[in-house]
Amino acid sequence: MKSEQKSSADLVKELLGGSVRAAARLITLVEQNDSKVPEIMRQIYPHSGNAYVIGFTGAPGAGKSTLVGKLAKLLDQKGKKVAIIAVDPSSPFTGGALLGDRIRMMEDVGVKKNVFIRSLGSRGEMGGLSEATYRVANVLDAFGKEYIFVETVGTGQAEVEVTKLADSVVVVLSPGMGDEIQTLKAGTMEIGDIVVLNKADQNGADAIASSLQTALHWAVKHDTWTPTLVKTIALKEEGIEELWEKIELHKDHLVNSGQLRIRREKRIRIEICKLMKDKILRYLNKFTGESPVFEQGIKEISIENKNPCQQSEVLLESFLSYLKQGGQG
Ligand SMILES: Nc1nc2c(ncn2[C@@H]2O[C@H](COP(=O)(O)OP(=O)(O)O)[C@@H](O)[C@H]2O)c(=O)[nH]1
Ligand SMILES: [Mg+2]
Repeated sequence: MKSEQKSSADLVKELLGGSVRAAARLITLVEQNDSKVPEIMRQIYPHSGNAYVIGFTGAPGAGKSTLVGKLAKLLDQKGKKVAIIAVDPSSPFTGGALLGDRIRMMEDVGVKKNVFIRSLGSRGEMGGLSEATYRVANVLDAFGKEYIFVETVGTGQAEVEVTKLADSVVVVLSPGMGDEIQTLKAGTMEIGDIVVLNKADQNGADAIASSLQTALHWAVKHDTWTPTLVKTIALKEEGIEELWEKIELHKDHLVNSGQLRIRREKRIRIEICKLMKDKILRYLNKFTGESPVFEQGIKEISIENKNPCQQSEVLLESFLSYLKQGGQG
């Protein structure tokens, strides 16, 4: 039977049984916001909540993909189950994501069988992480992945969005950025739990590292956590083990201080509000499209010159009773 014809229940069953094909298929459905998504999520939720999500953000070319690939390789060697989601800037016309990053990460990781890699288009939604990324992470979580890496290009909104999605945020910088690093520093301190200075093999790396170190020293603490700096040469796999130690320290800190639960509740709050808004909007569209009361209200404004503000209050009351009657009123 073709996977397209399988019910979502079958796909979820196969996902839980470890089928990579089912995972890929479910992620596609979720990314396309298929009509089956609510049903899929309902079946998946009871099996999620175990994965630890790590966001990697920073300017293009800083070495995020290389770093993420090497870290995934390290964790794979340690017997951990890892998945990578690369959120690439995509054209609003094609919705396509850059293929190059994905291929490079696969080559870097070398262990294609164990590390699940998926590229997602950001779909231009506020220029950042799409709603779908949250759900893709849920699918991978239910799939049994212990660590999910999310790579996003550090451009304003995407950076802020990644902090909502990730448990730990790693900001990746490189010496090549020159003066830009000065401007980056301020924002970096606010979002990075761990700051990586990659390309430590390049000129000027040491000077930048010490100025970053000073800046971090004065940085605002994140709930008693002081962001730490790690120097890496991702290309040569140097500093990767140390980066992993720092991530684990941060994870322990979040768990022991109760912050992990608080961060996750924030995430749930955002998701629930979004779902509720979507639902209210659907009902509102239905109401304005089909309710004779609404039509009457419009006519009263246009013909009888009734005050639109007042009228909207009256119509809102009608909408609320329409809702109470299950959208049948
Ligand atoms: N010299 C040097 N180059 C690196 C290092 N890490 C990555 N690169 C190179 O930097 C370029 C950009 O890397 P990439 O991982 O695609 O960056 P991304 O855009 O942040 O994902 C590539 O040519 C990498 O090979 C490093 O530690 N040192
Ligand atoms: Mg990249």
